[in-house]
Amino acid sequence: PLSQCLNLYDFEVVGKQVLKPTAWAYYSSGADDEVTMRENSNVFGRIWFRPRILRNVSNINFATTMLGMKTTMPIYITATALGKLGHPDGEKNLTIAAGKTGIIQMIPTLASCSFDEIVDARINDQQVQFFQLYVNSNRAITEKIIRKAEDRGVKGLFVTVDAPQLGRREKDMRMKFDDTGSQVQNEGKDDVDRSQGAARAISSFIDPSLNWEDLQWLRSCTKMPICLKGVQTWEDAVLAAEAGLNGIVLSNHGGRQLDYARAGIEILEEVVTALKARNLWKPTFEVYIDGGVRRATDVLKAVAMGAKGVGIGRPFLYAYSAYGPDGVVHAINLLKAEMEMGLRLIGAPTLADLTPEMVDTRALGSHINPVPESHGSQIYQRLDTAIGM
Ligand code: HOC
Repeated sequence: PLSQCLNLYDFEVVGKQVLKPTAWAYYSSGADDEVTMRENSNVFGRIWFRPRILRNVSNINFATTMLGMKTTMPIYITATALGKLGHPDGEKNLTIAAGKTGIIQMIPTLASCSFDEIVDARINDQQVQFFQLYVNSNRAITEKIIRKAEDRGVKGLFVTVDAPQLGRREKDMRMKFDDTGSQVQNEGKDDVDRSQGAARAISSFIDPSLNWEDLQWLRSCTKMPICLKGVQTWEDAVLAAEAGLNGIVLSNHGGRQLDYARAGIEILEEVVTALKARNLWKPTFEVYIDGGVRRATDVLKAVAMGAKGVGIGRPFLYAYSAYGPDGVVHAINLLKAEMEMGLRLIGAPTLADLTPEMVDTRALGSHINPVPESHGSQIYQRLDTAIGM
């Protein structure tokens, strides 16, 4: 039963049990040897806390804002594709749960439900949604999608920039894509080859020519704040800030694109340092991370290091695949309870009290030697050969 799920890892176990093998393969797969996917979680184990004492932690408050919009915690539901592989109501499960718990959902371009269905599932007019954008080779289609998002009250645009070509997810490729639940916003492109996994079937319309010069065009399409999702170096973070964007997500696409890309939390330090050195570290340019976040302590580490918030994807997919929106609400409430305890024990009654000195990141740059596992093994091995320590 749901009450026995005590943390986000438990939803993965349940998800594997309830999902069809094709769905499990698509959701759980990472690129190549899945080294980055595992590292996304492992890297949090190299960051330690420096808790402070005697700080009056009777009242804990972790409400914050993202792109100026209120949220009850510094976590948003990040975009994940093909939601109906897990449950007939697909992404609407996430909308309902996000609304009930007061957090922000990022609507995916490649949702199974239509955009309107996901917007219509908002539980009230105040509910905030962002939109994750893949830029289509047909720019007119993209302009139409952006305009529609703005018209329907979406509050921020997150342009995915880490996927000019689909990563090689071999677990997924080994499955014949036989599910019928998807209505991807592929705008008439139905001649896709479905014989090599779900991902390959949906990705052929994405424009690999997208480049920095296109940002002006994107800016001209909308008044919504625009962020880049999938920034992986300080150099690109600086370019994004200089381009006048509103933020970035340090992300490697859940380890599904370039294997051996570093984890977002690992890049965060160099990004913050580079932005500060150039006077680009400002409240008007927000830095988010995603990837491998499973505990509120992961979130608190990221916030202490400068992140405005973090995105979580797969655990919520597993939660609704097994339990519908109640599963996602439960998962979010578990995180809220962990968050309250974490802040209290760290000695930071609010997120503003959580400062870089409260984390010890000295081990962060010491890459654990990642032995590639054979295709898609589910054992998240902890590897003990440290280089350079
Ligand atoms: C080149 C296009 O986010 C996934 C989804 C869809 C990826 C499309 C990439 O499977 O990771």
